Amino acid sequence: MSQRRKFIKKSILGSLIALPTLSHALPNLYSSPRKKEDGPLILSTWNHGLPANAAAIKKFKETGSILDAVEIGVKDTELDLDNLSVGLQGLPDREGITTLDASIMTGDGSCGSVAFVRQVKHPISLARAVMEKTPHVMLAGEGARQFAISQGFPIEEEKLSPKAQKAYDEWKKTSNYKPVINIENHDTIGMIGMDAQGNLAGSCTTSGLAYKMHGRVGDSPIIGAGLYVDNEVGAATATGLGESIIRICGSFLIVELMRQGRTPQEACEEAVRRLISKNRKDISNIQAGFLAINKDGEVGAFAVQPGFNYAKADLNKNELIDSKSHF
Ligand code: SD4
Repeated sequence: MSQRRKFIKKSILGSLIALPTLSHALPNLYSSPRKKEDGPLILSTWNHGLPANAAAIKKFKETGSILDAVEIGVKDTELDLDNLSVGLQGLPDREGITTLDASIMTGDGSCGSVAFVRQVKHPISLARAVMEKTPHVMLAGEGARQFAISQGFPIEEEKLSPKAQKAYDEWKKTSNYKPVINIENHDTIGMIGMDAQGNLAGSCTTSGLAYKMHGRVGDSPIIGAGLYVDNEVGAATATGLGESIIRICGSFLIVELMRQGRTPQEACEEAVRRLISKNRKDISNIQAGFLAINKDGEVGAFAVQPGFNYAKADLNKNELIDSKSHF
């Protein structure tokens, strides 16, 4: 046997012997310690996450699909007439037109999103149709609306909800063009969920910033900014001033930090630090919050300003939890 072949044989043998020891040191990427009887775990941003989680868990019990769960969960919020920042009842842009952004993703890398879409009541379902029925990831504006029509989505009359109309009329008195960010009570819903086998999925849907420029798109439909899901690692979602989140690819950053060994909490905190460092000029006016889960079912949340909370549900419990914040 040549010296080279001997060497190769030795190395292969060596690595085979070393493998069992090494595998202890490596994170177990493909299996979750959660057990079947633990059922699904669902997390959603803000207090509207409580009813959304309940709808998601109900759907999961019916179909056993974590993707169905995160779609149906946020559809609940898209219909909530009291919510002024998700769905067609959300506050409009400067021209008085409500435009919606949404994204959905599963842990195998499948994803779909719609941006700047009008007259579609459930942009999250449209995002899922983009994912499942087109070769694309993202459709925007009129193209997204036309796709909705072709898929049989009902097209709603373009009319502000009474609450949104009242707020818009009030805003027009000053027409303050600076994006208005409601630090205590953002309403975008981001939902991330995991089934007992460790399959992950996430969804994110919003009408975006109130009184934004016509055509503005936030982080929510941008894969990696408002949402990112990877079955090998975990999932993350974001809420808050989209521009600040896009600048740091917030959700992707968190998932990558977890891949490198950070806990979800550490990863969310690091993302907030990064966000602050890239948005120094306006930081006192910026709220952004992150929510993350890893394959072990560990959860993390962190925000720039106080006031962010999230809902966490499994088969037995659905609770609202206050997030810590940098300031
Ligand atoms: C956006 N992230 O469009 C959204 C807004 C938001 O709670 O989160 N509102 O920038």
